[in-house]
Parts: sequence; structure tokens; C-alpha cells
Amino acid sequence: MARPDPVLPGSAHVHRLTLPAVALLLTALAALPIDAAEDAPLRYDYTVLNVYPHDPRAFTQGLLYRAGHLYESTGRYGESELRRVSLETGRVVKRRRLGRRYFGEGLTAMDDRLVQLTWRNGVAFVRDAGSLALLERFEYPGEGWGLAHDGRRLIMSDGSAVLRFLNPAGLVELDRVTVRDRGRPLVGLNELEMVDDLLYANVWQTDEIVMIDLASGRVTGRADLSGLLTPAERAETDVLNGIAWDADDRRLFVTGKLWPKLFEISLTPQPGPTRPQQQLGSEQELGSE
Ligand SMILES: [Ca+2]
Repeated sequence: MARPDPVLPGSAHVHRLTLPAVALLLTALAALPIDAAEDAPLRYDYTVLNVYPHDPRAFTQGLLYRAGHLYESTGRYGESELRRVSLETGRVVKRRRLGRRYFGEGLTAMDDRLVQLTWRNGVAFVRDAGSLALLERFEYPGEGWGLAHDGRRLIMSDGSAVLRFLNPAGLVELDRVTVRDRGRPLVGLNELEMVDDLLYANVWQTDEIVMIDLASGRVTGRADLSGLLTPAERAETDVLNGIAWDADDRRLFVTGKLWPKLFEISLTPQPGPTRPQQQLGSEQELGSE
């Protein structure tokens, strides 16, 4: 038997058969914008509160603030260091050079121990925060990009959308989470910092910092920091990278690779939706820093 012709829209037959379906569809459509609004990250604007000098030769890969000083991990083969830096002058107070075959990456401090990642060496160095003396070294699989901690676990990025949670005593993986903005994985997660209960992350090759809920991986906020440097300054530098939080005085510091300045900024949520998520390449394309 031949299949009947498709029913033309507008016929009584269509109305009778599809009204419940139409009602269901309309209900679903009505619900969509509400869900989207709930899931959309807050958009933040920035205000510059202070500007400090930053070593324009520092290829910043890790940044933190601890007990009155900045600590910085710099990258590039032959130039990688761990540094204690004066905030006000930008001067390097104490430094430990990494071997020429190491490329410094993410940096965090747990108690008196500094943990510094390397990019493709698969090695993390643990140093005393006072003397910067090497205490231990641990190995881990994959690339190391950003590093932070939530008080009990290290949180590590590797340029993908995945964050790994590691045991600080041995860097053994405990768990992982995929970071998503409205359901879409956000690749290129780079330097990290815990600010209260949110993880802040640089997004490689963008001027954005995103705020991440670690339990769900959901991006809850996005801050566009473009314009911190003048176009002339920016032309001489690499990307925005480096977030440090002074929890005692609630100061937020940001800088970038080879940037001549380090900024104390405040972030203020703005009403309205974010702009569409920036288009980023595949994880393969983000394979080299
Ligand atoms: Ca940091």
C-alpha cells in the first residue's frame, strides 16, 4: 500500500493530531531562554587599581602572591626560573634557575612548599618557599600548564578543557573535571588561581579570564581584560597570563608573558548576557605553547 501524502499544514487533520505536540514544543521553547540565562556566565568588567613594573623578559607561566611577595615561574628553554619578586619594584629578590632542558610552567604554594610544573618534561619541582631550596621532585603524565590548589588538592591545567586534581604528596591524579561554558568544553585553560571558592583561569591566546565552579566544571563568569596594555605595549609582548590573589588584603594581580607591567585590578559583574564564546582551535591545534 502506498504511503499517504504528507499532511499539508493548516488542515484540520494536522491540528487535531499535533496540538499536544505543538503545546509541548512551545513549552520547551519557552523554557529554553530561561535555562540559557541561568547557565550563561556573568560578564565582568575590570578597573585598574594599581600598576607595578614587571620584568619584560619574564615569560610568565605561573604567578602567586604569598607573605608580601610575588612568586613567579617563567618559561622558555634556557630562561626558565622560579623567582621571588618585589611587588612594588618588580625586582627579582631571589631566583632559582631551572636546567636548560626544563620549561617552567604553573606554580602554586601549599603551606611553605612551592610546587612548580614544567611544560613537557613531566617533572614538578617542590621547593621551600623561604630558601627556594629544592625539596622534592615528582613526575606526572602529559603536559603541565597552570597550577593552583583548593587547600587539599592541586589543580592542574594542560591546555585542554580538562582540569586534573592531584594529590600534593606525589602528584597522583585523584579526579578530573571538564570545564564547560553552556555545555561546550572550553579549551586552552592556562594559568590558574583560586579566588575564594572559584577557580580563575587564563584562556590561552585570549584576553579573557574565566571563573570556574570546580564541583561542576561550569564557567560561571568571564572577564575581558583587553586594553590593559596600550596597543604599542601589547605589540611587544605575548599573551595575558598570570593571576595572583592576595587573600589577606583581597587584591587581584594579573600580568602576561613579557609584559612590562603588572596590574592590580578589581572585577565587577555587569548585567546582561555574555558575548558568544570565543572560537578556539581544537586541542591538537593548542598543542604547543
Ligand atoms: Ca596563579
